[in-house]
Amino acid sequence: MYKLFSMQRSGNSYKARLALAFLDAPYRCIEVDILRGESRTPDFLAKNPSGQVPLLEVAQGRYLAESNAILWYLAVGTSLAPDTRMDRAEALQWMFFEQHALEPNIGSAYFWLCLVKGGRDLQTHALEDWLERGYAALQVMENHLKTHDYFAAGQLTIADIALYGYTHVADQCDFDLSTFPSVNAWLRRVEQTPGFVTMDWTPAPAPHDHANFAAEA
Ligand SMILES: N[C@@H](CCC(=O)N[C@@H](CS)C(=O)NCC(=O)O)C(=O)O
Repeated sequence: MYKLFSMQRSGNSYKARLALAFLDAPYRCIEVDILRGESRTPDFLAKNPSGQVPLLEVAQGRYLAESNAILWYLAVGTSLAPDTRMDRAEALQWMFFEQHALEPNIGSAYFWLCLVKGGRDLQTHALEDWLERGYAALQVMENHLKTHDYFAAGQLTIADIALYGYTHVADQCDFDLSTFPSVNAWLRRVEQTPGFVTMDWTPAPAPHDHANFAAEA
């Protein structure tokens, strides 16, 4: 069974949890509180030198970091991964876009405004840039979604899961989504897909987990 090191309110971690839910794949979820430095302990850094979640243990002692790499690992051979050369490349194109245009802006705004106490005051200088660049990313998505239901392959894929992670919380961190009707319709489409779970959802712990969680995390 996979073991996922994840933080409940991390959009990058949620992307992995959402893919696992769509695939109905059993896994153990280990909460890592990055705000308390739990991803920077020597033990965690030995597993992921970047000190970040999500982190997937795919086999005993074999770890995979980077949310979009995790999505690909999980999706290969399933309907969540496109199977033609061009569709796969387009999914990747949108996943790179997510990491360089969306996540650094909406993800940062979400982290500082919603997760860090006093974060708005600490980041007043950066917020304007995040909003400007985040809106530009949302507009690129809006333009695509005016003529497409999904981002690649004409169906829900890991590209949608990657982009959903932070787009769905944009309205919690100063972004007004009301001028992006196609983005809103796509958000609802993803949410209506069988297997969808919200960011709050956690898998039920396996019976033996309670005793071992603390020691293993
Ligand atoms: N590019 C990485 C980014 C991961 C990332 O930024 N994770 C954050 C939580 S959303 C984290 O663990 N931050 C803790 C830290 O950097 O100390 C991915 O997509 O997985």
